[in-house]
Amino acid sequence: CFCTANTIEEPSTPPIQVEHTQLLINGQFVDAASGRTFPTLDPSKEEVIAHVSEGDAEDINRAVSAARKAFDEGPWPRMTAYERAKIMYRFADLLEKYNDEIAALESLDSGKPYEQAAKVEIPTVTRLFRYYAGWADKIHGLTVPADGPHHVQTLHEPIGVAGQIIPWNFPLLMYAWKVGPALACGNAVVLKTAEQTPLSALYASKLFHEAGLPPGVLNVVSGFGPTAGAALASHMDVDKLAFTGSTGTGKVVLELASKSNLKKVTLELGGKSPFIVCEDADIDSAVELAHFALFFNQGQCCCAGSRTFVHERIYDEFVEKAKARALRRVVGDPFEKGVEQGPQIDADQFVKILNYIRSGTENGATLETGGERLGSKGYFIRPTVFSNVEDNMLIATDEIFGPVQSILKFKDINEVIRRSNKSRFGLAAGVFTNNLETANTLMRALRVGTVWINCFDVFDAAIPFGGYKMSGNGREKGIYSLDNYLQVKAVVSPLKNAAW
Ligand code: TXE
Repeated sequence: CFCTANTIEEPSTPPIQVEHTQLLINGQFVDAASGRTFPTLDPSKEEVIAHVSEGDAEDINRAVSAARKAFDEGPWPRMTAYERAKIMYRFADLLEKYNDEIAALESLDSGKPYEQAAKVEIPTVTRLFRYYAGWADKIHGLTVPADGPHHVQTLHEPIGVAGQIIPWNFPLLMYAWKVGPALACGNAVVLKTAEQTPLSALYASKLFHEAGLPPGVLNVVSGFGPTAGAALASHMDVDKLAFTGSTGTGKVVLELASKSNLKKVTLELGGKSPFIVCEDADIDSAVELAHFALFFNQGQCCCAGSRTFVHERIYDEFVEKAKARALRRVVGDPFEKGVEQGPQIDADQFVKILNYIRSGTENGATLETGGERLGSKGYFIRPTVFSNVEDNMLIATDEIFGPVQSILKFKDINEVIRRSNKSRFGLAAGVFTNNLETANTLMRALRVGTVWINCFDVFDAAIPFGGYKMSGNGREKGIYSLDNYLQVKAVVSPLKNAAW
């Protein structure tokens, strides 16, 4: 371990066994039709963890047929909602029981700190499935007063087969955000995991079947974007597509959906979220929260507070302290206790981040600390802080998706609103102030899907999440996500006796 702090205690991790590497289609683990596999790597060591079946268009076809049959012939959409909820609750119980095993697998495959996976992420996944299990039997339509002599009602029905494509930064959490509401509403699912992190979804989905999920309701295909992902996005028998990933790939899947069958699409894409530290802020607390907002999960968060705007009166002190905090950040083996930051997910992301860091220096920002690789093995990057960042620099406009904090200076509130909103993204924002007037103004003026005031990354199952502008469309989590997975049918019948 090459930690930036001194003492690291012994880990207490359960032994990790990779049990499931095949595709999960129609309730069975099966090889890819082509017989091909691909390696999934441990980003801390750059070593192969396992060889995983590589699904492509033919496997997507098989998975969609299984989902179609499960949806069209039942039993899932025709079960009582209470029966569906019970299976989801049983699944949540199993997630809780195997929390540490799943967390270990997640950490091994993605490089995130084991403690973060075990104490925060997997419990959040479990909570989310319980939350949506609770919704299953509370979904219903309305009776609608119409002008004519008609009885009018709406039925809220599942859409059918949902295709879901997820990224690698929060593998099982992204699975939960998508699978939870889809199944609660009675849909069948074909999910494609990210090629970097296929393991946890396979493990969890096996537990789901143990909990009583009928075959074909949830199919998991590991594989690559241009093959398996594109086949799912353009499939004629898929009724809805939910995607989380880059804005560029979001455009591709939207086009594939429109060129095939106009399936409904929701997108959760990139961001460049402002974190605004006002002049009245307690600087130490602001530094800590801004640090968390950016560096959490190795900086690999779509909503990362990646433009730290600090009022000019406190700017210099803030920069000094932000630098000191970054220097104290503990980087190393994700399985060691106390480690805050593991490796980046893969070589592509590692190179992309280092290139952005180089551009920051070349464009004249001040590199306060970090800026380079840590160690010689694994995709570790030193926590990096830039000051004197200008709005038009690439590090202030583009999603870096790494441990790189860019600190910008502002003078007044109208200016920071204008600059915050001058972005093609609009996913989230952080506001740090004790002034109610300032907080109220900022929360209304910022054109983003989430505003966290004096907090950040609060991800309750009930809180909707999604983007304005090129950060996507639709909302996930909460009551709002149900809309993504329901059709509304209007039913009209004449009233013979209009008097009643
Ligand atoms: O994303 P991709 P990548 C951002 C972040 C990161 C960048 C690139 O800035 O640096 O995206 O990461 C599948 N048809 N985010 O390359 O390509 C792919 O297999 C269908 C933000 O990993 O968008 C994976 O399952 N699917 C983000 C998923 O899309 C395709 C999280 C995401 O991969 C496809 C991750 C295709 N043609 C990265 N090509 C967030 N919003 O949280 C790829 N995929």
